[in-house]
Amino acid sequence: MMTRRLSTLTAAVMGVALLGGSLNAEAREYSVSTVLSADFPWGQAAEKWAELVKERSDGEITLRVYPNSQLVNGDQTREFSAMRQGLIDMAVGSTINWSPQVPELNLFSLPFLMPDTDAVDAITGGEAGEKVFDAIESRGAMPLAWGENGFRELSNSKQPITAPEDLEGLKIRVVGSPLFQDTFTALGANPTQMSWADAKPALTTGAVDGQENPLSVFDVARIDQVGQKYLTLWHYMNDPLIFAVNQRIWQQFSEEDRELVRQAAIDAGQWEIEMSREQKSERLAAIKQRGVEVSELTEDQRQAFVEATQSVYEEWTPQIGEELVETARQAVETR
Ligand code: X2X
Repeated sequence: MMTRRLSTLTAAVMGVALLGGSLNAEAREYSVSTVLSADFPWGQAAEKWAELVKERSDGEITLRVYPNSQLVNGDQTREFSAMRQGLIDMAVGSTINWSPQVPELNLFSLPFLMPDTDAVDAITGGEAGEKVFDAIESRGAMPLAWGENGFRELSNSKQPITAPEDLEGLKIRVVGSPLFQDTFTALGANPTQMSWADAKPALTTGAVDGQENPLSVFDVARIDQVGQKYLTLWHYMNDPLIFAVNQRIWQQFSEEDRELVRQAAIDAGQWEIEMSREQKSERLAAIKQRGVEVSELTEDQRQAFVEATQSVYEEWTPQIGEELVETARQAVETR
């Protein structure tokens, strides 16, 4: 008797729950992949996007951020493929990590192409940026907006580096994109490709001597605590972030949803770019205060690195596209 009544009650409760579910059929949730968590500007960019979308859709659209490359088991170079296949709905990803599938994105990794933030903005905000977005779309995802991981600086545990010769034989952790292998080989170093998840352990054990990442990453991840005592500000490349969506999901969106999601990505990206650029000098001061020896390069010293890496342009321009590289160069020159 008792059992029977209970089960009727359970059924009634379930019915209400189901009804509740169907009443709420408009609520939709999408996964957003990132490599770095909200401790870093990168993760904050994704969280900002989610916040703006939730607010502007009155809670109808939820973007749930999954940091630390967890949706691709730590293999950040598989993020773009996973998004294209629909295993991931959306991502705020680095041009470096997506370049194995979108060769045009190697543009940003060409050493010393972009001397300052104006150069970055001239490329992303102009014709070259449009071409890059077309390339992403043609390779299977819908790009919406730009963010920024930042200018990547070189650190190591052995000695100050102010000339290519100083890199001779040093084991440097690089991201899983073949262009980096070529850049560091051209500089006489001994590059090893590995994911970010493996990088800190490798620095800790001394399996590698150095790495390259933006100041924000060096600062937040406390790279100084794993023996990286020397930091060279060579600004050899800037690593933009791109907000993108799986194409099937994009097609299912109404025109209104598209506008909302795109504008929220643009606003979140602009917010993050400004914030991370503003934080830069503070971060550098904090890094110096922890005893890291920071080397800045004179124009001549920088030029020596530029010359030593010219072969990377010869090797990679055909893969990126002559026209795209030329458009980007012109944008930098006329900025
Ligand atoms: O792996 C890296 O170095 C990182 C976190 O900067 C990227 O994902 C490109």
